[in-house]
Amino acid sequence: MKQWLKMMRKGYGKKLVSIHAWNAWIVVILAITGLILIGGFWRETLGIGRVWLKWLHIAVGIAMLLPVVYYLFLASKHWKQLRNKPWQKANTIIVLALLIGWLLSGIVLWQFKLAGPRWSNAALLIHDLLTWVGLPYIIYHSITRTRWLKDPARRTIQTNEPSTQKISVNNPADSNANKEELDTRNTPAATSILDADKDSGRNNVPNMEKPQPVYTRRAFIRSAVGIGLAVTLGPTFVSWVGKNLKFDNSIDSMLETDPNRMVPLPQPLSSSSPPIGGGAEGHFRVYTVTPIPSFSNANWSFRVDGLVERAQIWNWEQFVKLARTVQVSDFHCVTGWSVYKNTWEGIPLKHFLENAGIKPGAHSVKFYSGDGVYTDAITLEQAQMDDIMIAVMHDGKPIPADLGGPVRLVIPQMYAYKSVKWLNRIEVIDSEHIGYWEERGYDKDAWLSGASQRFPNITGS
Ligand SMILES: Nc1nc2c(c(=O)[nH]1)N[C@H]1C(S)=C(S)[C@@H](COP(=O)(O)O)O[C@H]1N2
Ligand SMILES: [Mo]
Repeated sequence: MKQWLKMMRKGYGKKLVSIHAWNAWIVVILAITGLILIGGFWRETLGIGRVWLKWLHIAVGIAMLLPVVYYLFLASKHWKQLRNKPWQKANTIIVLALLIGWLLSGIVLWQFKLAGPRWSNAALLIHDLLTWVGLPYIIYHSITRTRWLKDPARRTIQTNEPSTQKISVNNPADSNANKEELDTRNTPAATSILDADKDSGRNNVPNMEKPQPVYTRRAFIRSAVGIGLAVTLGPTFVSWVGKNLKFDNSIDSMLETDPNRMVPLPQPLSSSSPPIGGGAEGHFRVYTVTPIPSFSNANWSFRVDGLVERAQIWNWEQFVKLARTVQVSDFHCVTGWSVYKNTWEGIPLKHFLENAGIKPGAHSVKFYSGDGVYTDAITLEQAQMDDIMIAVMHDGKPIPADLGGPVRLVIPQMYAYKSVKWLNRIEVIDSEHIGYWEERGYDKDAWLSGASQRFPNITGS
C-alpha cells in the first residue's frame, strides 16, 4: 500500500499540473453542455440532439471522478505545500467542494427515477445553484491565474527541479520579488518534494527550467471559456435567475403581469380556494418551445372535433360556465423537477369525450396548443383515466399565461410534457400521433413510476 501510494505520487508536481489541465477541460465541456441543456433557447433547435447532449454531459461528468480521486491521493502533499497560502488553500477547498457537489447532485439527477422526485428536485436546485455560484468563481479563478501564471516562479505547483530552486533562492533580487515563494521553499514540505524527486532518479542531471508555455494557457481560456460564456452563460443566466429565483409567490407575480385578458375571470369553487392541503409545494419552471402566447376573449376559443358525433366550439364566456371539479395532484417534469399538491380546477377530459360521443375507428386523442406548434396525444384507452383534466384554475387562481393559461391540460399519471399548455383543441383521430417531444426522442408513453398501481387496467400491468 505504501509502495503503491509512493508510485501514485511519483512526479507529484507534474501530475498535479496535468490533473489540473484535464479537470479544466472537463469543467469547460460540462459547463457548455450543461448550459445548453438548461437554456430554453437551444431546446427547440437541438430536438433529440438534446438527449444525446444529456448523455454526453453525464458521461463526462462521471469521467470527472478520475482527476478528482487522483487529486485526493496527492492532496496531503499539496496541502503541506500550501501551508502558508491561505488563499490558495481556500481556493482548493472551494473548487473541490464544487466538483464534489456537482458530482453527487449530478449522480442523483442521472438516476432521478431511482432517487424519486423529492431527491431529484433538491439535487437539481443544488446542481443549478452550484453552477451559478461556481462557474463565475471558476472563470474568475482561471482569468486571474492566467496573469499570475506568466511568472513561472510563482506557481503553486512546482515542477521545476531542486537545483533550479536553489539558484533562485540564492538570488537576492528574485527572492525579494517572490517572497511568497521563498516561504514555501523553506518548509519541510518542499524538502520532501525534493526527496521524492530524488527517488525518481531524475535529479542527477541538473535541469534548467524551461520557459512555461503561457500562450497555451491563455489561448485555452480565451477560446474555450470565452466562446462558451458568450454563447450560453449570459442569456441563460439572466433568464434562470428571473424564472427560478423568484421563490415566493412566483405565481402571484406572474398573475400580476399576466398578458391574458380573459373576461370574466373564472371564480373558484370553495374546495379550490383555499386550496386543498394548503397549496402547491415547489415551483414551476416555465417551459415553452415558442414565445409565450397571450389571449383575450377575441382570439380565444376551444373546440372538440375529429371522430366525434357532436363536434363543438366554445368561446370564453361559454367555456367559463362549464361545470368544473377539483383535484389535487403532483406534477413531474421528466428533466427532474416536480411541483407537489397542485389543486387543479377544471373539466375532466372524460366529460368532453362522453358529451361529444366517440365514433367507431377512433384510436387516439390529440391535443393542440394555442401556440400553434406544440401538440401531444394519448390513446383513447389512456384518455379514460378520470384524473386527466382540462384545467382552468390552479390553487384557486386563474392559470397565468406563463403556466399555460387560460386553459391547460393536466395528465397527472404521466410526465408533464404530455400536459399541453394553452390547450385550445381536442381532436379524436384514427391513428396515433407523435407529439412535439416524442418527435425529438422522448418516450411516447410518459408513465410515471406509480401509474401502474393507480390505473392497472389502463397502464397494462
Ligand atoms: N405548449 C406547450 N406545452 C408544454 C410545453 C411547451 O413547451 N409548450 N412543455 C411541456 C413540458 S416539457 C413541461 S415540464 C410542462 C411545463 O409546464 P410549466 O411551464 O407550466 O412549468 O409543460 C409541458 N407542456
Ligand atoms: Mo418537461
